[in-house]
Amino acid sequence: MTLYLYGDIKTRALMPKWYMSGKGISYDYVNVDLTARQNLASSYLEVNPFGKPPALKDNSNGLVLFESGAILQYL
Ligand SMILES: N[C@@H](CCC(=O)N[C@@H](CS)C(=O)NCC(=O)O)C(=O)O
Repeated sequence: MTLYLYGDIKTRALMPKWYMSGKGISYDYVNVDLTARQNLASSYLEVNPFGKPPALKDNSNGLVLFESGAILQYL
C-alpha cells in the first residue's frame, strides 16, 4: 500500500502526519506550498477539487480523502 499525504507545514496535514508517525504507518509526503498557491495548481486540484490541504490518496484502492477528520478516521 502506498499512501500519499498532501499538505504544508501550517496545515491540518500535521494531524495525520503525527498519527502516522505514532502508528508507524509509512507514507510519501507531497508538499503543497500554500504561499506559492500550489494548492490551486491543476496537479493538486486533480487530487482535491476544493484546493485545500490536507488530502490523502491511497494507491492500493484509489481512495482520495480531503477532510482531516475523515483522513484520521480512515487511518
Ligand atoms: N475542513 C478541512 C479544512 C481544510 C482547510 O481549510 N485547509 C486550509 C489549511 S489547514 C487551507 O487550505 N487554507 C488555504 C486556503 O483556504 O486557500 C479539513 O479539516 O481538512
